[in-house]
Amino acid sequence: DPTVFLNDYRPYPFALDRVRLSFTLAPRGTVVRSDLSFTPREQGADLALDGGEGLRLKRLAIDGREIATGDYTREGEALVIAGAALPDGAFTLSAEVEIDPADNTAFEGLYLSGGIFCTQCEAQGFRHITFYPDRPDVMSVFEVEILSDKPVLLSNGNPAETVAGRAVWSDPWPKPAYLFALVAGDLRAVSGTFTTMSGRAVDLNVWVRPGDEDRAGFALTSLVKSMEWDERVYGREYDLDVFNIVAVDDFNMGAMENKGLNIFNSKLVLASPETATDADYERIEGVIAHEYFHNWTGNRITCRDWFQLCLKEGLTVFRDQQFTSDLRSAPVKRIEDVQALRTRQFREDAGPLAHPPRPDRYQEINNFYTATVYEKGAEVIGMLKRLVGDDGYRDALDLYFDRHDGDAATIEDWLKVFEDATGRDLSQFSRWYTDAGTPQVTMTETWTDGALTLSFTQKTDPTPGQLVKPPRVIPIAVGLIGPNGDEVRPTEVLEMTEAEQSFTFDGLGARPVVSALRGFSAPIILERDLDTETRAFLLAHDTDPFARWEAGRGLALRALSAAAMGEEDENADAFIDAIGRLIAEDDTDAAFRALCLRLPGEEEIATRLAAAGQIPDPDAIHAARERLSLRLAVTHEALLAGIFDAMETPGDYSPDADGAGRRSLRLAALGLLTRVDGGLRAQALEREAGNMTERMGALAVLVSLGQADEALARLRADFGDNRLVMDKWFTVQPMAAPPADAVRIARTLSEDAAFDWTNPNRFRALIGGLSANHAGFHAADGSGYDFVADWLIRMDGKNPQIAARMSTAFETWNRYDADRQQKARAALEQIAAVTGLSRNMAEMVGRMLS
Ligand code: BAL
Ligand code: ZN
Repeated sequence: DPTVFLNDYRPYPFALDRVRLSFTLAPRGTVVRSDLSFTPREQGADLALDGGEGLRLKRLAIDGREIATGDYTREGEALVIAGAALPDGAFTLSAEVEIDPADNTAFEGLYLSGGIFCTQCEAQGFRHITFYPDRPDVMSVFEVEILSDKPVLLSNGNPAETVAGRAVWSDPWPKPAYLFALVAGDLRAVSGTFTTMSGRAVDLNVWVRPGDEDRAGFALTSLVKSMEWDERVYGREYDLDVFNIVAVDDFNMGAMENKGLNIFNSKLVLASPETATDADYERIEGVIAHEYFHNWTGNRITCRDWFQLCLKEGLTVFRDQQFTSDLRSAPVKRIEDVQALRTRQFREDAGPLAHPPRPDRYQEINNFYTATVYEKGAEVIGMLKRLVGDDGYRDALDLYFDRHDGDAATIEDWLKVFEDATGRDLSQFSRWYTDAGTPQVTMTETWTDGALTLSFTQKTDPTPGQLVKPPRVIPIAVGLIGPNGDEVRPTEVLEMTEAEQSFTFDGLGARPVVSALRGFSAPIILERDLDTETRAFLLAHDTDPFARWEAGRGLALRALSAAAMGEEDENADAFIDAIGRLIAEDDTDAAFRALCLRLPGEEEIATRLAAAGQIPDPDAIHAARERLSLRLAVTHEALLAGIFDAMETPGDYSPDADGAGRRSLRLAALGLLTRVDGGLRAQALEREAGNMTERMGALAVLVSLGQADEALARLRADFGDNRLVMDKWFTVQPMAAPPADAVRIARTLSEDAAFDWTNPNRFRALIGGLSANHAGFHAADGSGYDFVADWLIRMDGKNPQIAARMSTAFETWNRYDADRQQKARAALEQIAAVTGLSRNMAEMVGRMLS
């Protein structure tokens, strides 16, 4: 059984004082020489190293003397040198291995992307480069020599020597191997400098392929903003002479925070108005910041073991969310984050893959780079901040950096700094890290003689391996609004700690309306029995933007859920009515109005129905959403047409929040107007748009109408040689297609010569595009399941990490009807039956079927 348990953690019995690496690069037969200087911490301990089965060991020596083959064993991914064969004190282990980057299709370790040598070592890629204690609590300083005829040779830290064909890099900051990086290729830099708060100049470079330079400027600007922000808000300064970012086309993740040498998926670096959407720009800015922020939260302070992954990821997501809120619109960012959480994390938390932000076991850690670890991990930190206040949070973070700089830390260490800095007992709070599942909280109100009592109950359904869920600490932010729409009590955070608990507000003149869970103060499902008028009132008057949006969302979700279950519902009329008033508010932020106007997605409706104990019917959900869209369009046609015209992008395109918000509102209006204009506006906009945001928005509408042939051909003619635009071309077709056509379209696209499926972005574009078409993927005949399963099996043989990640398309399979369940199960069993299935995929399918 390959399961690894948190409770089995033991410190590594050796200190690794120094690492020297030398690479002689070649697509086949790259030679890696290593000198690892160890000092024993325990007498007589065996030296256990990790090393993938693909490593060809040429030489292994201790202090210059070759080790006899009888003195070590090599089994699976482990090489163990017997303690008896080791010197008593410090020693240097030297190894020479050979590897083949050109054959590395899993893109873990050292591989080639478009002729560029590059690496990905998190979580356990370094063991595919050489033998090493590949665990995050083994930290060391590195010196790296690269021998290659490639013009640009990069590694972590500061450049020590560079001549043609040879570069030496030295990283003075101790780091675990997962933060190692190497790049060698024909690259061009877009460069700048940043002077840190203590006056040190840092060279900044964004390295791209020749010809891509004109699309790298936004990434560089975003980096400068990130460095400024982290100094200003967290007091964190950069600590090397150079910060390099490299864009590569083949990358399993979005990006990677290697010390001083971030490697990025090119889709998160390259942007121009003609090729990137507003959402792409926002994401680039946010991910550049995320990886930069890791320098302190992840690199200077890393994780003791991989169970602590959310220590760095939850915190760094939280920090990048704060950054985007500061640079753009805080309410809009909050709503977008909550939407993403509900769509991706709530469904994970409610199904067979549910796990706590800090899991206590795994088979393959790459399967735990999840919405729960990242996004819920960030929500947990948001709650902590709410509970201790802004000053308490800042004190705790200062203490965290002071106390743990240079450490490989744990969640316990993290909570302890909050306890020590603020005097709070966080033992109950720690359940947020150890317990899976989304708490369901109900709220009821009673009103007597000027006193309003709010009564809450909380419960969390069982999740795999966790049947009983004790109550958690839940911060519930509440404000009270008077009948005339004025706020009579500003936001107050109620701390729920019991299974059932009441809070009373007294001294009130008239009965107020309660605005609850303001700012989405906790990642819970809040149920309240609120009548339609009150929801409409909150949508009109709530002073908290999140709660205001949520009031409209509540109306829409209720209307859609009822319609999907074949019932009529008064919420639909109220929603249509209230939303018409809201979008007509010219002085309200366009981005906010767009968020209110967009109906909840089909996935979110299904998750909501399932949480309420019902069986979601994908076709009925789709039909309900279509009907409500049509009614909105018919009722508000003139208003929407006015918005569509008024929100035209004036003058030059700029990806800022304001312009993006206007385009978002314009496209939301277009999506509805299309239902009454037969696609005329979309046809025109697709041809005339001066930016990719509107072009793609119009194209998606045309795909949904089945009118996109010419537009698709045009996009391909314009950008056939641009990988990132062609990814969009592959995504939009299965994703926006009418569900009945989605699988057929995806199948045809999979036969297209441009479907270079071994490229992770291209595979995600097509397979992810279909999975995102809820009723298309869940087609009643099971064709979506079969199509995706076939591709997952194929991909698993090349790149297990990507295949396993994409298998989450099936994570909700057991919430649908018996017929669909039977078909999805058959598809999963077909995957499970493959001989030689990767550990990644075996774990995912095993958990989904258990
Ligand atoms: N550490 C993996 C990529 C990221 O979360 O930044
Ligand atoms: Zn991260």
